[in-house]
Amino acid sequence: MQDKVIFDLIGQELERQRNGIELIASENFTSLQVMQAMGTVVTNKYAEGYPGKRYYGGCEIVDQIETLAIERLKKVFNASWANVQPHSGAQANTAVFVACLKPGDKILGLDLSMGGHLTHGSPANFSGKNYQAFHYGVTKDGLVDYEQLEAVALKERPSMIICGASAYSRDWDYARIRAVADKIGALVLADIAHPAGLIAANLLNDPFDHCHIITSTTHKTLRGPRGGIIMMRHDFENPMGIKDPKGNTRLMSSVLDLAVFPGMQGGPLEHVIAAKAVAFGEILNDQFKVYGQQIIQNAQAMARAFVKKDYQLISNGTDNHLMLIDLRNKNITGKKAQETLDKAHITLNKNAVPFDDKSPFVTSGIRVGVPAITTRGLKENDMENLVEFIDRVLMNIDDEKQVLAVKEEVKQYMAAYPLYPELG
Ligand code: DSN
Repeated sequence: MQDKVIFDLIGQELERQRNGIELIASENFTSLQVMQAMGTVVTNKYAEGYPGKRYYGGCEIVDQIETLAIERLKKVFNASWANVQPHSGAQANTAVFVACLKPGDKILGLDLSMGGHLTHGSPANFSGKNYQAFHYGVTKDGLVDYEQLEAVALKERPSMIICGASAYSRDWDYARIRAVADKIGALVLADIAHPAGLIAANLLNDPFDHCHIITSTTHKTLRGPRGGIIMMRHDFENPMGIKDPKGNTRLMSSVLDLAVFPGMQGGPLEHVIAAKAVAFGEILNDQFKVYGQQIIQNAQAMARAFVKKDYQLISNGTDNHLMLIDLRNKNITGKKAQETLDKAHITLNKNAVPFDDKSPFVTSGIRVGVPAITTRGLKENDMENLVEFIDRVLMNIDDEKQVLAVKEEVKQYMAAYPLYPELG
């Protein structure tokens, strides 16, 4: 008998997704076949190890699934090696740390309060607890402060420099970061979880020739299932001198594979790996580039619409799929904005802005992203309407009636962009 309680809730979640405007920059809507690949008998299979080298019998089919996922992913990014087993982006980063660093080693990453990520050395996270973390930030203009990055790198000589962000709307100068790293013999890790889909579509700078190791999630702009990946274009001998049983220095790819399994994880989620393979197949289709271009066009149209209404965008605009908005000139906190927009079925998240004077639970800003609404089919000319909805809510933030009126209009607006009609 079906678990009615849970399946009712899943049905309610489908309705919530259908009726709302999804602007969380890290979310997306996968294709139906990505979800179908995940919800299969593959979930039943244990497959500790790697294709051809497993600790369980009966892996001949999942070996083919995982090999296809790896080969497709390598093709997407022109990489020479990939590991598709990390359960999440945080675990992908953890595996890189385990492979490349000793506890207590120094790392340098973008400060969380300036748009960085927890796993880039936040004191609340393993990366800040087990390693000595140093940070760079952004300038008053909201751009990565490469001069500060270089100054801290030369002073502290970290073993690893991390680039990548969760709330940064501009592209990265990977070559410049690599030049700094080479001066001190540091490794460069690029965490491209947010812009990965735009990099795959060749719409942003390519980190693969400049950064030693690349990590990503698969569920944001890559539009796959929830999960993580690690990649390299150029393999190299691991600088820690870790040897194989024959006494040869292992290649970094081998050290990273060992860090994921058995270092970090047990059995891989082969049903999710099947869904990753389907998503990578979709990315290799020419249509994905069109999707990436539309994301950037939508983000830029939305940014212009916000600026027209006197919203302050950090760095004054966007190169990618998101924008960060400082609401202080509107006298609204990020928390209040998020909570009230939620009531109108407009979903986004409160976010600290650089040099924020409010706590991370309150914040002065919101982060707005367009990958999900672009998947739903919204185009540039919709962006002004969306900003109008958001502005009406924020300008009537204590007027319940107005907020609920926007909610009804949002529902009608989004009905024109069907989501998973096959699901009834
Ligand atoms: N939680 C993700 C995001 O929203 O950007 C990062 O881990």
